[in-house]
Amino acid sequence: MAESHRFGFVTILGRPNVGKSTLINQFIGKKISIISSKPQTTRHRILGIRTSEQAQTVFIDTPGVHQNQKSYLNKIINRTASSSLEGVDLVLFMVTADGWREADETAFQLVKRDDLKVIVVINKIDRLDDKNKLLPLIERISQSGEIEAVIPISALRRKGVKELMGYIERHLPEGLPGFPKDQVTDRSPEFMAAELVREQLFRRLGQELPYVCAVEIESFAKEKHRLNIHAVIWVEKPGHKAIVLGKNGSSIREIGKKAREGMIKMYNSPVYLGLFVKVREGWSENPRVMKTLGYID
Ligand SMILES: Nc1nc2c(ncn2[C@@H]2O[C@H](COP(=O)(O)OP(=O)(O)OP(=O)(O)O)[C@@H](O)[C@H]2O)c(=O)[nH]1
Ligand SMILES: [Mg+2]
Repeated sequence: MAESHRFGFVTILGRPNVGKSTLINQFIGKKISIISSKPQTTRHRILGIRTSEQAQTVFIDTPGVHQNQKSYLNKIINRTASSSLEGVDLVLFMVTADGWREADETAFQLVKRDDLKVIVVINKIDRLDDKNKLLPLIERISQSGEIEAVIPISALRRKGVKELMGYIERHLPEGLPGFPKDQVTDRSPEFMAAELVREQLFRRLGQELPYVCAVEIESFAKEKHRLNIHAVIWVEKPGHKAIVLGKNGSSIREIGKKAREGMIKMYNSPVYLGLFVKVREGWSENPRVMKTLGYID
């Protein structure tokens, strides 16, 4: 191994929905974090590990930092995001090309610290009709505080992603890899299965419902050549259950079908997926339940 091998941790942080998980998946070249067009899709801290010839970069995907701190779940989620900044070598603070909003400012307060090296990544530049509009934004960002660099990209269209990756690797400290070179995440196959179900809830249910749903894997077992997975979708009220099931079970069937397709791809194996919808009132306000569901360590 070359002497100048680099190793380090990079946290991706920003308000919800800016494209943090899309970028981490592009860096790793695999789906390790779920994506939807709704804010607050990511709820956990997830590591994505990228190993190249010259460096190993450990990315930390975080839940979007949001302003509404009223609910217990929201508080836990913000705590997860800010605790992911401890001891990291670089922070990618992500905003979008349509401008610096109040929500960006709130999230930015978390990274304004002397001990953090911050790169501002402007995502979704594919949406800009006129690239000249970027200049005032870059200027605005440069005035926000101590920033190492401002880098515009499109995570979705892979524009600028390779250049950003190169920049990151060059700015990591020297060090040997901390993880086996074929490891891409710290999360278990069971966790990924629950996430793939949650992704479909976010994609297929209306505006409010995904936020009162949680997914728990009851069993995950290999039987001959097939993976048998049983999952429970927890909701807060009987009315929610009826919506998740849909007319004659049409909604849950579609959720199961799409989640199963994702699992087949992820595990490269045939999958049986059994889904159950259960009501547990107030799960998101109950610390013990939150612990069981993996929101608190
Ligand atoms: N047009 C465009 N859309 C993008 C780009 N990157 C991500 N998106 C979309 O933006 C939405 C949010 O993406 P995510 O990756 O889930 O965003 P996130 O920041 O992880 O969101 P939270 O986990 O909710 O905080 C999805 O619909 C993505 O397809 C991009 O470069 N261009
Ligand atoms: Mg995300």
